[in-house]
Amino acid sequence: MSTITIALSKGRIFDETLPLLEAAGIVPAENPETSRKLIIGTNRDDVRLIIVRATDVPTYVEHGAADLGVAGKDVLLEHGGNNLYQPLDLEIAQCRLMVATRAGFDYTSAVARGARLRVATKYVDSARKHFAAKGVHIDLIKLYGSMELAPLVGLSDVIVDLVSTGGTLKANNLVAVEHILDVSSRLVVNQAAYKLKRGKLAPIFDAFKHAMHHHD
Ligand code: PRT
Ligand code: MG
Repeated sequence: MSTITIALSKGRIFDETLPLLEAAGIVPAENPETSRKLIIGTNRDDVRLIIVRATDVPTYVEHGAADLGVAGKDVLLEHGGNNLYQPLDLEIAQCRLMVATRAGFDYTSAVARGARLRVATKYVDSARKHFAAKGVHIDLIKLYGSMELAPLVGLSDVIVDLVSTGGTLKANNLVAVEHILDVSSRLVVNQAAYKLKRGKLAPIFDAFKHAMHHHD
């Protein structure tokens, strides 16, 4: 019997994938928020979940340690998404990748006069591409979290970060000044598994598609 391993991250991706899994008849045996287990069984003997960091999902799937996973477009762009099938935009965990600054910083003028910008972000590839396309010269400062702090303590002029409600920016007296791209989470599938486990995977993909809010 071939087993299906699904890589998910805790938090919003797990929460928003849960109804899709249920539609496919897959119910996790434990809640990863309260369990310390990294391998979680399901009601199906042939399906298990592994709990990994959001940024590690593409890596597990690419190497075949998981057959499928759910990852944000932000994560896939930074990872490169090489060797991964991306059959479905699940339209979950939606947000926007944006440029933000301190409320007092005149971004438009800084760009207009060709100033060199210090950009703090976890999304270095996406940021580099965005500013290169605008012809803006930047110094990139790689961070792993709490980007919102950087402009407040003078580490950077701007940040590139995800925004959903805008509450975090507002709470830190920051403003979004530019939209880079819309982000949602995608189903990613290992290429070999896609072919070899097609019989088991196809019904899961179909169930996901039908459970989405709107589908073709
Ligand atoms: O949190 P952790 O460091 O463990 O890992 P992670 O941030 O990589 O994972 P997680 O679960 O927070 O995010 C997983 C995926 O959810 C991301 O890759 C995105 O595709 C998606 N997503 C959707 C978001 C958000 N919305 C979001 N709002 N990821 C992060 N945020 C953060 C954002 O970085 C900012 O700090 O939430 C804050 C802003 O939220 P608002 O609502 O205040 O605007
Ligand atoms: Mg997070």
